[in-house]
Amino acid sequence: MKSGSNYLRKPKTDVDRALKNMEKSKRRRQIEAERKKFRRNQQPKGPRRKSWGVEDADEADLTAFERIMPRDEGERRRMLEQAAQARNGGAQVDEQAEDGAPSRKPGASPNGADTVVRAGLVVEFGSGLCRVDIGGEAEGEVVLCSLRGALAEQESGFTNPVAVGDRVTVRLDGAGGGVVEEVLPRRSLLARPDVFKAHLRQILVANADQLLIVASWREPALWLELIDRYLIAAARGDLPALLCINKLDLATGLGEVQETLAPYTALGIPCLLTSAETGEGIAELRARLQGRTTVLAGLSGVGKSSLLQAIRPELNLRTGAVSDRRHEGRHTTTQAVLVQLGESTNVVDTPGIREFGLAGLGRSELSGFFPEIAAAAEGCRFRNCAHIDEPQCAVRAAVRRGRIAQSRYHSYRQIYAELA
Ligand SMILES: Nc1nc2c(ncn2[C@@H]2O[C@H](COP(=O)(O)OP(=O)(O)OP(=O)(O)O)[C@@H](O)[C@H]2O)c(=O)[nH]1
Ligand SMILES: [Mg+2]
Ligand SMILES: [Zn+2]
Repeated sequence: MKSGSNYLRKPKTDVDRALKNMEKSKRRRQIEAERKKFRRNQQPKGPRRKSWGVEDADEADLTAFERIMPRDEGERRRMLEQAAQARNGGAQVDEQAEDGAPSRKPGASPNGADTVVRAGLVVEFGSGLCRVDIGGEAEGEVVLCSLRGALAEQESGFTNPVAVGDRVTVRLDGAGGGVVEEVLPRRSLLARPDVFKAHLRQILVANADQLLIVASWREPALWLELIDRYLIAAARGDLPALLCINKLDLATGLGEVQETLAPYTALGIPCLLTSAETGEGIAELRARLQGRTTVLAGLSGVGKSSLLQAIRPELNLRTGAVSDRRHEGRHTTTQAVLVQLGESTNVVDTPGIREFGLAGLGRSELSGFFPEIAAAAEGCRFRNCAHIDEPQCAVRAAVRRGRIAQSRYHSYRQIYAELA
């Protein structure tokens, strides 16, 4: 697991160092100002809702989609455990609550009345409120919850204290609502720099096991560079990635699709070919999702929601036709939503992201995310060859000979150009 500090480059000269210190104190002032603003806005509005849908896409140009365990996550876990032990007299999480069964805790609430604490799974988050599934698979009872004040105020480095996919404990209020008391330690974290507060990160999904990159063959046209960017983000977050090419019904033949995907199959990346329209490939997709928590990501309109709909027709997800450029009148996904397909099978449907920056990645690290380029680079004349215009570059020779796909090399160059 990489920590955020790995991405900071070391200062090289006194000027660099001075600039860095200036930046640091400026950042500290910014953070302090943000904290004050955050506290002021806390009551009664709660944290600002974070949607990362199409509306945000243009502002998200410079953001990265990456999973990094925050530096203070270890500390947070220890504090959580201690707090839980203090409350439960030794047990970290109430055994009954783990099962989803109610547990009585006389005197646990401030007014001394009996309260019911349940374990649950966050299926939606927004506006400082979340929906928590506190039932088993069969019941699926979803409760609208606010967050315990201390949770929202906690300095975690994230804009959202709770995210879709989080396991939480909820104190029910007896009137159909509840309060999220604690967020249980996260197994994994998919986050990206916050669009508006550069020093904070936004957690997209907690506890995910894999990233399903969904693209469509046509409408919108297959965009390989975006796939390559998602693959890098997945690798940086130690998240296994799968490719799913949807709208296969719009392809004239399977051959052209397979040819396009050859560079990925060669790298051992599973490539699923589907059509939500005809049902082709849906059974295999279902099998790939089985027993895991999968995040679906891809351009708007590629059919993420439609695919989930095809897997479970009763879901009733929002899907929309690709229409005008301004996206008016479209019924697309606007917020990450966790859908439980089975006991341990969860899928997180996310809104389409148009742009995908890779902030923090160093130029020299880039080829490491293109295994075929890294392999060919062994033969370059210069050890530090960037494979752009150096003489006797084995990578460019491999591209010329067709051993490295043009499209992959093109992505490499495009991303290289935007990295510092
Ligand atoms: N021909 C064809 N159309 C499809 C297929 N899958 C989805 N569509 C259509 O594509 C459009 C967009 O589908 P959505 O499922 O809303 O796409 P999405 O990826 O969820 O989009 P966002 O929520 O905006 O990110 C809808 O009109 C679907 O009917 C497919 O396999 N073939
Ligand atoms: Mg959708
Ligand atoms: Zn080279």
